[in-house]
Amino acid sequence: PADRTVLLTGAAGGLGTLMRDLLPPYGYTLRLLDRVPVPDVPDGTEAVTADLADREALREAVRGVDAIVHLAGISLESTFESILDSNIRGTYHLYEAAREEGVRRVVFASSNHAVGFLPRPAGEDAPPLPVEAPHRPDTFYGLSKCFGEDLASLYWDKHGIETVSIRIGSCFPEPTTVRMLSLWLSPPDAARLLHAALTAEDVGHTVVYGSSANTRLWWDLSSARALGYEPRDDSEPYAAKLVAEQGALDPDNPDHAHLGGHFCTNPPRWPH
Ligand code: NAI
Ligand code: 15L
Repeated sequence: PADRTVLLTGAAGGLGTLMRDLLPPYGYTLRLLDRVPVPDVPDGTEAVTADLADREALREAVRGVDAIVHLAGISLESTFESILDSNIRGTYHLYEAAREEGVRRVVFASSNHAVGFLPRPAGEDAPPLPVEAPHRPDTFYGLSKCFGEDLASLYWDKHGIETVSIRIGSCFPEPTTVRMLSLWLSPPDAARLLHAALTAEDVGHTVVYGSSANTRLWWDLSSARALGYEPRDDSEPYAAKLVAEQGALDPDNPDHAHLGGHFCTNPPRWPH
């Protein structure tokens, strides 16, 4: 067992809620942080309600933890100003708190939308998207994930804080679109990947794509596997039903042309 204390930011969100149940069996003691109160906190678990703008609260929240899993932020497209506050300034504040309090490891929830304008591999023989491809954000949201990855690189080179930046595909209990058949990260595989990212040695700043071992995979999982990640799930059992309902991906449909899908054309927006 890992036997470590981890600060989980964004603990009230969709992924945070899943990880609150799936990470403790690996031996982690979680401290939870979100700007909205986390529901159903188990007895004995520390939970902090604080915005990433509150530097004093962040410093207290990171004090004494072995690592941080940073999920908090705006998770869809929004105004530049709110992305700036939560994702750009907020992630900077968190790294500053980690530096000040001596936390040595961060796992950063980056996104496929940091490289969403990469053309979708089409055809059976198309090579998988490499993790070294230059950033190609598809939204201000994706741009903030590019910033987070570069911030992680800076804090490794300058301050020795290690980060694994995981460009998460689509992490939900089940894939719900044909595009997600390629990007799906099952919640149990997400926990496996976070555990690998928390325990692999000498990661410096490592960027990985985060998905299950999907039959219809578009990208290269080898940098994730090099951390010790062994995905066990595949979206293929969901494929027949989704394709029957929605149709196959269409090369002439601009929504289907890029990794980021409809984020490149008509992105879903944060509700506030
Ligand atoms: P979510 O929107 O359900 O949860 C995000 C949480 O962050 C919310 O509970 C929200 O209250 C909190 N938050 C937002 N701004 C904050 C601030 N300024 N201070 C403190 N807390 C703040 O998103 P989800 O799906 O759980 O995603 C978690 C992370 O993973 C996000 O960073 C997202 O960008 C990233 N991600 C998720 C993917 C997915 O498929 N679920 C795919 C790619 C990336
Ligand atoms: C993301 O980055 C979002 O946070 C998530 O809600 C999904 O939309 C996912 O990408 C996706 O591309 O499916």
